[in-house]
Amino acid sequence: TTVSLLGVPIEVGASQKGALMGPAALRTAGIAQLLESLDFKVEDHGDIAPRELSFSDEAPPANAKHYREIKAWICETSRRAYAMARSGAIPIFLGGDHSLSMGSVNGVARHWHEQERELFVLWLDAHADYNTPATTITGNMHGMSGAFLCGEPGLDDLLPQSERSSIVTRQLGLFGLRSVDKKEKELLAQRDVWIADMRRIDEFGVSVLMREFIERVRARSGVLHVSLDVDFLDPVSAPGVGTTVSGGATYREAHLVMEMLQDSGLVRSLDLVELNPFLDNRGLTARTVVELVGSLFGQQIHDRPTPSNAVV
Ligand code: DIR
Ligand code: MN
Ligand code: MN
Ligand code: MN
Repeated sequence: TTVSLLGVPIEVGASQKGALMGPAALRTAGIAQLLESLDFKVEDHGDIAPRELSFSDEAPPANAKHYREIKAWICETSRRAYAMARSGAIPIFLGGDHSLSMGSVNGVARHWHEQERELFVLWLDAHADYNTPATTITGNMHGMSGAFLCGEPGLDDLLPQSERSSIVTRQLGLFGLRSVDKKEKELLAQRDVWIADMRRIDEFGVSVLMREFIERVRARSGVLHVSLDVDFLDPVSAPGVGTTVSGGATYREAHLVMEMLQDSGLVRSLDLVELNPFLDNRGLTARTVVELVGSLFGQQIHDRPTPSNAVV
C-alpha cells in the first residue's frame, strides 16, 4: 500500500500564527521513515500553495476571516485530495490549521461518492468545529470545517459546485469534545451528529465508544476519514497547539483510539492538523503525533494473540 503525504501550510484559519510550520515539524519527527518501517511505500508530494483564483466581485460572507485566502487553499487541497484518493493511495494531509479539512475531506468524499461508498468522518478534537458564519463568535474558519462539510449554509461559494461533495450529519462523529460555543451547541442539538464528549469518554471509556462508532460505519459498509486536531490530546502530551483545552485524551487513550481504528481496517485517509511547533516543547507534540500515526498504521506494543489463541 502507498501512503501519500501532502503538506498544507495554512494558518490564517486560526488566530494564533505558527501552524504553517506543522508540515515541516511532522517530517522532522520522521513520519515518512516510520511509515516505511511499517512496510508502506511513502510518496511525499511536498507542500502545496493556494490556487490562483480569478475572483469575481463576489462579496465574502461576514464573520469568516481571511475567506478569500482560505478559499484559494481549500480549492487546491480538495483537488489534490480527490486525485490522491483516486490513485488508490492513503492520503495524509499535514497541517496547517483545521480549515484545510474543508478541502481534504471534500476531495476524498468526492472520490468515495463516485465509488458509491459512504465516507464517515471521525473528528478527534476538543472542539466541535461546527460553527457557521451565523453562529461563530471568533470568525475563525478553522471552527467551521465540520459544518461546511455537512452542507450547513453560509460558506456555499467556497468550492465550485461541480467539485463539491458534502457528507450527511450522521456520517460525522465528534470524539473528545470539551469546548463548544453556545450557538454552535444549539445548532448541533438539531443534528444527528454522533458525539462522544469527554464526559461520555470518562464514563464509558474509549473502547466502548470506539466500538459503537466503528459499528455505525460497518453497518453502512462505509469507509473512514480521520481528522486529528492536536488539541484532542491533553496539553500535557501535546502543548504545541494554539487552542489547548484541559481535560483532553491522555497519551494512552489516544493510542487506543488509533489501535482500534487500525484493527477496524476502515481508515482510508487522515488529517493531522493544528500542530504549532512555535508553541511546542522541543518537538514533543510532533513526536507524539507521529507515534499516534504509528499506532494507526499498525505498530503494536506487543504482537497481539489472535482471539482464538487468547487465554480467556
Ligand atoms: C471556537 C474554537 N469554537 C471557534 N474553535 C477551534 O473559534 O469557533 N479551536 N477550532 O481550535
Ligand atoms: Mn479543530
Ligand atoms: Mn480544536
Ligand atoms: Mn483548532
